[in-house]
Amino acid sequence: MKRVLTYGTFDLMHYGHIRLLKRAKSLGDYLIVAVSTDEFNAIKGKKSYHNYETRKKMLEAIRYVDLVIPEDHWEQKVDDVKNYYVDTFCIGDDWEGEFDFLKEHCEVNYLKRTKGISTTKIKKDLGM
Ligand code: C2G
Repeated sequence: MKRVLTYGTFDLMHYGHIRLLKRAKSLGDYLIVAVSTDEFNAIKGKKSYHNYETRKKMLEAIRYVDLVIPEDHWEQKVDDVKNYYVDTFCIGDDWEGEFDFLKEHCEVNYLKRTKGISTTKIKKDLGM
C-alpha cells in the first residue's frame, strides 16, 4: 500500500486541480491531501472563495482522494510524512525544489502544472 501526500488550497476546484490529484493518486494506492485552513491561507497570502470546510468536502468527493487533513503551518510536512507513513510526496512544479528537504523521508515528485487554468484566472475572467 503505497501512500501519497500532497498539499494545497484547492479553491474553486478546477481541472488543473483534478489532473494533479489524478496523477498524484497514480503514484501510489492511497492519496492524502492536506488542504490549507483559512488561517494558513492568510499566512500564504491567499483569500479563498470557499472556506476550509467546503474545500475539504469537495476534495473528499473526488474519487482519487482517500483522506483529507488540515494544513495549518509550513513546518508540518516532515511530521505528516512520518505520522501518515507516506512513501511519496508530490506537488505542482510551481514549487520545484521547495520541498527537497523531504527527500530524506520519502520520494519527492514535482508534477507539471496544467497550463491555462488557475483560481486567479477564473476570478479575473469572472470579474471578481
Ligand atoms: N495546480 C496544477 N495546475 C494548475 C493549478 C494548480 O497542477 N493549473 C496544482 C498546484 O501546483 C498544487 C495544487 O494544484 O500542487 C493545488 O494548487 P493550489 O491550491 O494553488 O495550492 P498552493 O496554494 O500552491 O498550496 O504547502 C504547500 C501549499 O499549501 C501549496
